[in-house]
This record gives sequence, C-alpha cells and structure tokens, in this order.
Amino acid sequence: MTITRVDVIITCPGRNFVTVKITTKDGLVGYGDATLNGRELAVASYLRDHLAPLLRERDESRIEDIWQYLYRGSYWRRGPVTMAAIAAVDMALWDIKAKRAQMPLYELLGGASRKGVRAYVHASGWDYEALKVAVEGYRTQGFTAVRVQTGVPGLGQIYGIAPAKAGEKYNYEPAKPAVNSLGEPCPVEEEWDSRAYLNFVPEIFDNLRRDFGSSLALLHDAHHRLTPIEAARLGKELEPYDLFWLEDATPGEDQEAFRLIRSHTTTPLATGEVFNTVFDYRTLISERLIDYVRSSVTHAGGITGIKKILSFAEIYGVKSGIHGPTDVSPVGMAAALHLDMTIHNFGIQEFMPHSEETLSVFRTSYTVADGYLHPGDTPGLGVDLDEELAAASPYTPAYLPTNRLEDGTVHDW
Ligand code: GCO
Ligand code: MG
Repeated sequence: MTITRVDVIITCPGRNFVTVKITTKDGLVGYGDATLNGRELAVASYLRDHLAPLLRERDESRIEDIWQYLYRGSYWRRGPVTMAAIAAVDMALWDIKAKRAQMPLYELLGGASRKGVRAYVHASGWDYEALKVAVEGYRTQGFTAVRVQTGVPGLGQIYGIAPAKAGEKYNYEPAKPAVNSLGEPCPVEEEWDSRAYLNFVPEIFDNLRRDFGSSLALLHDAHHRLTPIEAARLGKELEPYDLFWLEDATPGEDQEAFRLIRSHTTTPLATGEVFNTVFDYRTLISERLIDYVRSSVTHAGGITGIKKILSFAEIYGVKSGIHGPTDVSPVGMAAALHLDMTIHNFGIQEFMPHSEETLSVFRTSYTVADGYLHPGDTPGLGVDLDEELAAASPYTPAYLPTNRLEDGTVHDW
C-alpha cells in the first residue's frame, strides 16, 4: 500500500497529452490525465518537479488525504495548472483503488444510477449546408444531442469550425500552431465580430428546427465571446428553438454577469470548462444562474475535485455537463464516464471521438452505441497506455488560437 514510482508521460499521438503513471510497491499501476491544452509542459513540470517527490512512499489508499495535502499543502492553490496536476494524481489513485478492489471505478463510486451515459457530439460547417450534412451524419449514428457551430459570413476561420470535410468522424483540433517571424510556434490569430455573429446565428437554428424537427437536442457554444447584454439577447432570440444549452455565453469568471442573462432569457445556460474548483461556481450555482456545470475531471482536481463541485451543484438542481473534447485524454474521458454513471445530477456528457492515432496509444474499454457511452466493466478506469508507442510521438509545441477584433483589439477566443 505504498507509492514507489510517479512517472509523467508526455506524448503527441495526433495531439499533445500529459499522463501521470503511479506504481505501487506490489506493482499496481494507475493512470491520470494532466492535459492542459497549450500549457502541457507547465503541468508536466508541476508534477515532475513539485508533486512527484512528495508522493513517493505515501500510502496510495489515502486519496482524500493526499488530495488535501496537494491542495492545501502547496499553499498556492486553485488555477488550471495546479488543479490539472492534482487531478492526474487523483485519477491515478482512484484507478489503483478500483483495480485493488477488482471492480470498475463506477461500482466503487456507488454503482450505476443509469443504463448508460447520454452523449452529445460536435457538428460544424462553414455554412448551413455543411452543418446540415454533419448533423445528419451524427443523427444516423444514433446520437440524440448535437452541438452545432457554423462559420459567420464575412469572417474567416472561427472557433468550433472543423476545416475538415463536414461529417468526418473526428472533430476539429484548434491547437494548431502558427509560426512567428523567428520561425517559432505561436498561436493562430483569428478575427471576430460579435455583431455579425449575433445577426446570423438565429437563422441557423431556424433552419435546424425546420430540417430536424423539435426532438433533436441542440447545443451551442458562444465560447466566452459575448458581453452579458449580447448573451442575454442571444439567449432570448434562441428561445423559440428550445436549446438544450447555450454554453459560455459570456466569460464565466464574471459570475454576477449571469444574473443579467438569467433575467432576460429561459434558454438553459452551461459554463465552467475553464473553471477548476467549486469556488469558481459559488455564485453561479447557489443563485441557480446556470443549469449545467462544464468542468472536466482533468481540469477540476480529478474525481475528488469534481465530486465536490457536483455535490454542491446537486443541492441547487444544477446538473453535470462534463467537458470531453479531444484535448481531454481517453484517461480523462474514462474518468468522466465512471462519474457520469453514478452521480444523481447527471446532465449530459460531451463526446469528441479521439483519433485512431490517439487510441493506438491509449487503449480504452469505454464504448459508444445509439448515442450512449458506457465506461465498461474493466477494473479501475479501464484505460491502458502503450508507453513504447507513446515514446514514439514526442511533444509538439501547440497553442490555442487567439482572437482579435477588426481594429486589432484582443478578444476572447
Ligand atoms: C468545448 C470546448 C473546447 C475548447 C477546447 C480548449 O466546448 O468542447 O469549448 O472546444 O475550446 O477544449 O482546449
Ligand atoms: Mg466549450
């Protein structure tokens, strides 16, 4: 019952991932996802240089104590880097505990509360016709919930639009670096115009409801780019289209801003993929300003961390909508699915299928069928990492894009 090794594995099978591997004295191995898109090396250093030395010879069964030791003991707490590092250690320890108990993690967390985990997928297109093909593609695969994003006339590449052909199996990967004048990787710069976007989006939903009817759950991500009053306008104008949720309508750290949005619209609201502790949500949840919590297991302190958030949310009738893009690794996705199976206030699970290249390194047990995911019944999280293949794909510098307005002002991406 002792930790003997803590390894940090950085690999890039199609995109960068950071994984923690914890090994116990009797040879049990647990994995945790520590991937922070565009800042992977900061988390890897936090783990290698600051946490790993503190974990060796510790009793791996004391998960809550280790979580509190890493959270409070570091003095400097919260934030995406710290909480991703703690998350990875936490996931690995839960993986080990469930393997030692010889049961899938969801059984250890309280057993199944549902038959499976309803997923939503990402459909996008440069224009409505391309989006329609993508939505149709997913609907024929049996998905009942689809996030929809399109280009905006007059704008170039913007958030959420897969440059690949519409309807392709894999979703778009935003962390594609540009190269600066020195030949060094740097963020791509996209251009944004909220007014053009606001004047265009309602028509897209009008078309979608005309073509796909009322039963298909439609989600949309405004990705932090609107002011509170713009978000209120969009929520109000989308009410006739009965969205499942409007995500990140305005930057979520301005929690009180959601009071303004809420006072204008009944469109359900989701936020929090960039949040990493329950304190980021305190006003949002206690005043019921949102309907769904978006943090991922990977970015919110692991199983232990996100359970604190979702238990708080359950009291106020706020549900989960755990973040599941391709930049959360299959380990982080598996952890989400085990939680999704057991918590009462489950809402929906984001699912961007990883590429074959990624899945060749991360061998998963979770399954998807008829729009539902299931974590599988392999003991632990149910993910194995092929370290030889991982080593063959070294880290590749990559950054998320940045946004500028027409006059050059930096804007939320
Ligand atoms: C989502 C998110 C992603 C993020 C990406 C950042 O709703 O899935 O907004 O698209 O932009 O995960 O790394
Ligand atoms: Mg989002």
